[in-house]
Amino acid sequence: SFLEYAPAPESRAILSLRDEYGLFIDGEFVDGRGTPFQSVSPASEERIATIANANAADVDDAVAAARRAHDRVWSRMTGRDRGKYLFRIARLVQERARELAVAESLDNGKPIKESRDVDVPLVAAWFFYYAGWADKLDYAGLGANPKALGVAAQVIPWNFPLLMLAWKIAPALAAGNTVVLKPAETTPLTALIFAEIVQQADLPQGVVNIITGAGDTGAALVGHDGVDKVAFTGSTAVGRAIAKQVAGTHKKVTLELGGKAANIVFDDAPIDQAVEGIVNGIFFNQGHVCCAGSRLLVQESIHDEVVERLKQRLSTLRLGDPLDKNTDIGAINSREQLERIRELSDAGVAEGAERWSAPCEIPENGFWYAPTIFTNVQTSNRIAREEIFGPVLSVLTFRTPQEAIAKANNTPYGLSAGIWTDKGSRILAVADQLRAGVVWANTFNRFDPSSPFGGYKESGYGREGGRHGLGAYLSPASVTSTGRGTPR
Ligand code: TXE
Repeated sequence: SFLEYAPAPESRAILSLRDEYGLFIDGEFVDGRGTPFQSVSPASEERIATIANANAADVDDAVAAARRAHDRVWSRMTGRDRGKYLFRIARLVQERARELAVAESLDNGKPIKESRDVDVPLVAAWFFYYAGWADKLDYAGLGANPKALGVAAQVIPWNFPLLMLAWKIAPALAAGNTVVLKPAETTPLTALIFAEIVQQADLPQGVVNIITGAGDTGAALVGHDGVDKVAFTGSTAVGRAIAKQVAGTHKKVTLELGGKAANIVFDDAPIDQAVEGIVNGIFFNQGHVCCAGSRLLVQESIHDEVVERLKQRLSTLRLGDPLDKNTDIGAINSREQLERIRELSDAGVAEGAERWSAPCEIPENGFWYAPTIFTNVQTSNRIAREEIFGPVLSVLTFRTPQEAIAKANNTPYGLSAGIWTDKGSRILAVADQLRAGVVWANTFNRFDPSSPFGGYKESGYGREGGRHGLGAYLSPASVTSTGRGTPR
């Protein structure tokens, strides 16, 4: 299995990082024309590398390179040949898995056991999966011979830097598009190592371009006339700005935005399994997960028992050095994110909810937040409505399945949900009524390249993964002939 492939990384010593990284345009690293910035480890606040900053002229160059590569090479290649490149990338990701996992944990702050066992293996899985699609586009559900859209502008967030890159780049390339991708400014490192992998795989120049910078670089890319498709994962606020920016243009858009998932626990649920699932649901990746189970809806009769067990379990979690393989809770990705978490958590206390935090020792440097549970939460409280994007769980109760469904759906978001129960019929009945794009039953945060992922309502539109994720990078093409031509 992919999940077993990656060998255990030891330490930062296996990394051979550059001191400065350029932009990756047309197959080469080049200087950026904006003011460079520093990539910093959130666990220590130590500098990792200097990162180039793309200005509008650099965005022009990247889009032009992607256009040339699309028109002259990539869209003309057979699907089978494109697939070979994607398979090669997948294998190189596996070969460099240890290095990628360490770099990801260093730059993002997530525990190495997560980057090693989840992020990087899934990156390889995504490229393997879409490699297999490259010569089967006529099965994408869009009729015979669907066409690539052209140049894709892809803007991704900092919570799963390399995995979000794979979610974006793999289907785009399989479908025959070329890409310009911008990683988040706090986590550019693994995208730049990925650029080295693109070179190693000998991809035709310009098929993949990686440009680094902040929101202004992202806006210049999304707004560029030479772009045919925009794919964004990030905050609902920026998603809304992007939707406005591209309204009235030829650009196709998919948006994967925030969430406030309900994790619903019925009184017949296997409690041990449910407690593990609740912990994984919200404390995996420090809660920096768009589909995190941030609202626990627990049936009233088992509320006290579940909360007590959660507190016991959270007291055993180890918070600290992301590169230590025993660490469960890593660093918060940035000072800004830590401030957001603190602000919302304090608002919970001010609104009358009861806060309990795990008794963790907080390291002196870096950005940290102990796993926290709120009880006595009202549905109107900000902590029950707004995405906290941190290790903070809000506990609410319900009496009947109907009440659980109503509370679960009482949110502007609709990305994911969880159900814990022993009754199969209840899983089906409840899942059917949840307005969430992804529903997990007796599990949580399970990802697979063949499953479409995406949300209802303010969680965005479009799906990533599976055949639907491929379709987001294709256009149906209808070619009709009278049959009176003279073949050859
Ligand atoms: O996200 P932004 P931020 C949520 C989460 C978090 C909040 C803020 O609640 O607390 O958003 O995080 C680029 N045009 N999520 O500020 O700003 C930016 O450079 C084009 C949920 O980090 O949305 C980065 O590459 N691009 C989420 C990316 O957008 C722009 C993941 C995301 O940054 C831009 C992240 C613009 N105008 C945050 N402005 C999820 N759904 O997983 C910024 N960017």
